[in-house]
Amino acid sequence: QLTRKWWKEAVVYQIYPASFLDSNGDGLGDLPGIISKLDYIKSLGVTAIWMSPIYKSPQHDMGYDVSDYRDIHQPYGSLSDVEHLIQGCHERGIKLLLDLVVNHTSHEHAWFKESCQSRSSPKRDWYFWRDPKIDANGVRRPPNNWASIFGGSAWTWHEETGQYYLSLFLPSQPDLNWTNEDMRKATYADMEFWLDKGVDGFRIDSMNLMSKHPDLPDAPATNPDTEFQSGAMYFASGPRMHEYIREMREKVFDKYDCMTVGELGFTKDEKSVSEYVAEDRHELNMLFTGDIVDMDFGPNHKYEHCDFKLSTLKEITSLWQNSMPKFNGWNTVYMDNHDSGRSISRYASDLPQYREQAAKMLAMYLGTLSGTLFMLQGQEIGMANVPESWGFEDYVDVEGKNYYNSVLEKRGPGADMSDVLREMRLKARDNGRLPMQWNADKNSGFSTSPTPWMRVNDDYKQWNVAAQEGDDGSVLAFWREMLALRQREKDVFVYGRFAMLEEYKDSEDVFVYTMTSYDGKTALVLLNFSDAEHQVVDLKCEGWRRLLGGEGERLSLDGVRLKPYEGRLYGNW
Ligand code: TEU
Repeated sequence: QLTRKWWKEAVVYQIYPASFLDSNGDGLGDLPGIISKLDYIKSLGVTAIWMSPIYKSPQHDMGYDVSDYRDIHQPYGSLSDVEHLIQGCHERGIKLLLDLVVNHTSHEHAWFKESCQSRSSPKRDWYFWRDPKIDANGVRRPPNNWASIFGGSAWTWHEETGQYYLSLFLPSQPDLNWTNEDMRKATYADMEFWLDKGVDGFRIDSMNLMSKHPDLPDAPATNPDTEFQSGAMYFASGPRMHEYIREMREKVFDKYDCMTVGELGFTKDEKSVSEYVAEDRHELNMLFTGDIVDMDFGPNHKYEHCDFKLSTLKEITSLWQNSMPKFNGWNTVYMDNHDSGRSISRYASDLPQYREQAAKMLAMYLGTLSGTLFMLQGQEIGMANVPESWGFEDYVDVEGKNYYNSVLEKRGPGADMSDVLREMRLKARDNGRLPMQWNADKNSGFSTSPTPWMRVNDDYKQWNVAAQEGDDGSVLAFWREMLALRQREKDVFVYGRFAMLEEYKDSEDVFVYTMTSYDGKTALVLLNFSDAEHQVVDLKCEGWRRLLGGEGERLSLDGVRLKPYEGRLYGNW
């Protein structure tokens, strides 16, 4: 049974505000810059925008450290700019989603400042405060051995009140204590503030970290190289997680026609995922399961080397494509966001001879699957990772820099760090945050400032929007065609049933699957993830019509010869 919803059919374009378009030449993207590009965004076939945080913030983690949920980071613009943005989106039939960062606040948020005042502060319990441990030598130690996701201990000592507070990310991002009901109410009021302004929903940051094991127990020492250990089994998807989401839904979301997408870290199994999104549980509309972006993360750390294998992508794709209909849930389709490298550079190829083909092939993968489609700014023109020539000084993101420095500290000054830089070139968050490449002008047309906040990718003269506009063979034109086809044939793609072709199941080079609508329309998707040509035979689809990619009108008995990184799409109707 198909329940059609606008949020299921949405194509969501993620904007990273700092890097989209700088309208006033201060080197940082801004809200007026976004407003000036709404017609461009609309022209892609996008129906919604998710904007990374724009709230007031000291920017220790690019706005994922909010100091006032009802105010705007001044260099981005003002509240009235957001109102204009909402209006501009709605006039064009585009929905606007904000990033809801409520697992933690900034240390500069008024709540935290009050919480710091004394142990008896009325807001003390809004965060996690704990007494130190004293070891055998009488030395003060953190309350448990958890590592921060950004390195070091997850606990920060507060001299004035003689306790530690918990921060799973930076020390300037103290975790909110969701067991405190007053804190939850205050957060719900902030959510309503935005929904009342007309915002259409939220991407919920670090969603499943909001409920932690009540005892905050020590994590098992699985990594012998570090003193601090991943406590994810105790801080992710804790015992009250579903209660909080249901409460949020009852008290806030159900009053609006809004969309919710939760960021799900660390939790990957089918049953746990289903509990968030099965329709009859009335929790979230959909999730970003992290498995798609973690495919090439190392066993102990993101920046350890791990080769990407197409079979992993196939497993993850099949798992969610097949399981969502089983429990009447819904999921996202995505590969890129602001937290990692670009999919083209990690899972396909950004070498000059393959790049255009690879960008189109990945667009076909995303554009044909069932779920709500999310794309990252610049993906529509095949933007890629930074080049290997970038040095450590060119990277600006705190996560990668912290990692690099921690390794350097272990190895000692002057050590060879080329292996770490190679991994950063693949996976550093900077890659997903590169300034948008609009044209071949200075700073890719992103900013007129002599010193933009972040270095522009070296390839912008060839790879930019202006160069692709008006070129029917461009990556940009391909995305537009793909999205138009997806909208026209929603029952095949958005709501269709996925089936992988058994014959090619174990191939590490080609991915072949079909999508079928409830009324029998079937599309055949052929994707070559390798730099070799592949003849795909025995398709039993003779005479099917070409929908997108490749040449030749109909499928012949000989099957299809795929060029390196080529994607082809055929239909039986
Ligand atoms: O990310 C949550 C998260 O777990 C990430 O740290 C992720 O594991 C990592 O970036 C992979 O490299 C969210 C935001 O998307 C991220 O930008 C923020 O830094 C983080 O929360 C803290 O708010």
